[in-house]
Amino acid sequence: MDLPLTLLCCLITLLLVNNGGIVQGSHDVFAQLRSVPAVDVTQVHRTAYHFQPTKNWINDPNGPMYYNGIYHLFYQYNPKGAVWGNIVWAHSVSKDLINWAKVEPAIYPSQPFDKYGCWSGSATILPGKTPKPIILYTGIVDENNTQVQNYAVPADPTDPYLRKWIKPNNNPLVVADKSVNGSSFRDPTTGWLGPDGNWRITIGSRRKHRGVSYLYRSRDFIHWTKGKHPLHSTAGTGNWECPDFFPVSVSGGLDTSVMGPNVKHVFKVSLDETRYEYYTIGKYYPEKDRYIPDKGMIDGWDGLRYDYGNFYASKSFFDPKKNRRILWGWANESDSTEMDVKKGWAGIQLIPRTIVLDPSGKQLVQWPIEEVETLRRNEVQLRSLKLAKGEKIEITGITAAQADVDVTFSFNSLDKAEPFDPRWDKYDGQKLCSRKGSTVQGGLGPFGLLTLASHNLEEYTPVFFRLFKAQQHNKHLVLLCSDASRSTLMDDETNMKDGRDAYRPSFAGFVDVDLKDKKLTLRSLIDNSVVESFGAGGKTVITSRVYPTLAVYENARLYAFNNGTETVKIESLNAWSMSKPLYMNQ
Ligand code: DQQ
Repeated sequence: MDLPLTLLCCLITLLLVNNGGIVQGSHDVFAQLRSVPAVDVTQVHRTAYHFQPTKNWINDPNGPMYYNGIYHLFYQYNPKGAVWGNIVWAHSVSKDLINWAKVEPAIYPSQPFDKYGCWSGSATILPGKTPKPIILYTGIVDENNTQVQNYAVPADPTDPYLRKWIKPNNNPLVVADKSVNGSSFRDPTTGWLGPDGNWRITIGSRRKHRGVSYLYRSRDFIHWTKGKHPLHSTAGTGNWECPDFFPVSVSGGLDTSVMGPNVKHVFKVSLDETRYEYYTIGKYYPEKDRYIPDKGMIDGWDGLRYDYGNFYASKSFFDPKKNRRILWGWANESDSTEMDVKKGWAGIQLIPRTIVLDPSGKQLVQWPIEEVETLRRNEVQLRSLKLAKGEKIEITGITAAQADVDVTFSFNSLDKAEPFDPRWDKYDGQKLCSRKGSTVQGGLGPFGLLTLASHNLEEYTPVFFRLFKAQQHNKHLVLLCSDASRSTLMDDETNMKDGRDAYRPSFAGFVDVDLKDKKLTLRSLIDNSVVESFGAGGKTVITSRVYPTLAVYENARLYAFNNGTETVKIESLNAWSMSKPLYMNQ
């Protein structure tokens, strides 16, 4: 990237502010650091079973697909350092989504249509006698950050690993017309085929402060025409990155082109300004190429999120091997850039999740892919164990820094749920969680897990439920928190997020769950510097990145706790040590 573009990016970054004044997961440009080689790669805090290259910066997952028996994951990667810059499409292949082998980068800047950058995009498998994959990605063509959409195809589709990719000379395929903001025009989706035999894709953009996802149609996947109107747009949401659009059903995953009576559609965007994502569920009208969110969906900042924590630029794909839709998301570091440079690496891909439609039709449900269970070792179990007010119990016999824990809590009554103050914002769980952390005694809750805890609890990341009773409708509200505020003893300065405050948020999301059986489940995947938690079977999911100093390796501990006045019972708890995959991108 040349200087004017660097300055432009810095300016954009400076202009980004979110609710709390903190931007996470941003692509801040550190011109002088973007090519500092990772000499000494620090192991502590590296994950063991999450997707990571051996060193350097990664961001968005790109073009995930299953082709000829192999899973492919491409991702935004800086081969020269641990900050964003020099981005190429790195490429890894796998047979099981757990063990990964890296192959050479698939796409890197080399042509006039991508000389200044090869940014995010998607893969589509074109059907036919011999189905063929094709990648669409965003190329940056000049110092003004002008964005176009290009394609790449495998040089040899019979190579099982698709190691070499060609960018044909008829690129770019899509250029912004005058009505489109050419420097906010990126991240083409996987294509879907309409009943008229035309392919569609959608591309993220903005018109002033309105988030826009443009629609393009093509007969042959090469010649694209812009639709008369966008697939979707929403006022006041700022630039839309990495849109994703796909069909869902209650029973399983669907290929991206499937439409029909029992099918709903999901539209997801990554909000450039706040660096979090939201999705809506709705109806797709292919004749008009309109997407209309269902009644009651919040189409904006307060919308549903895949993950209420550190999760961005996600992308889903249909896995025909197991008939499921799989979601990949990127989690950036939440420590400082200086720390990242020192560590020699930054960013991980989270454990892929299957996504299905909840039977209510009102939200998605996510669950870690079943393959991750092959890494489970040394199972420990607890059954029918009461936790009275202030009690906690240590879960021993596993490596707590690298674990999978699945627990079902039950309680006898909802009577002690705290009143929900109508002045509180029911969309801002995070604020409520930072006010009412795991140590603030409640009625029903807080109860849950203390993950990555040190012996004397100098450090810990609690993941817990707290229940409230809304006076108005006599309705209960369940809040799930993943609170990083006490996760490390590292001083604030070391842990500062790029000159801003230390970034240790009390991430939280409400859980829309039926409490009839008075039970709540929680599963956490713990991996040295990441805790991914799935509340109520995956109805609400939160990821935290944390950097303990004492609770590392064999010194980390795991507890179940209750700080509410109502006794809760651990109906069942199963926990495992998680082993390292045999191959991780060596
Ligand atoms: N990251 C890519 C862009 C995308 C952003 C650049 C989202 O294509 O909009 O690395 O994180």
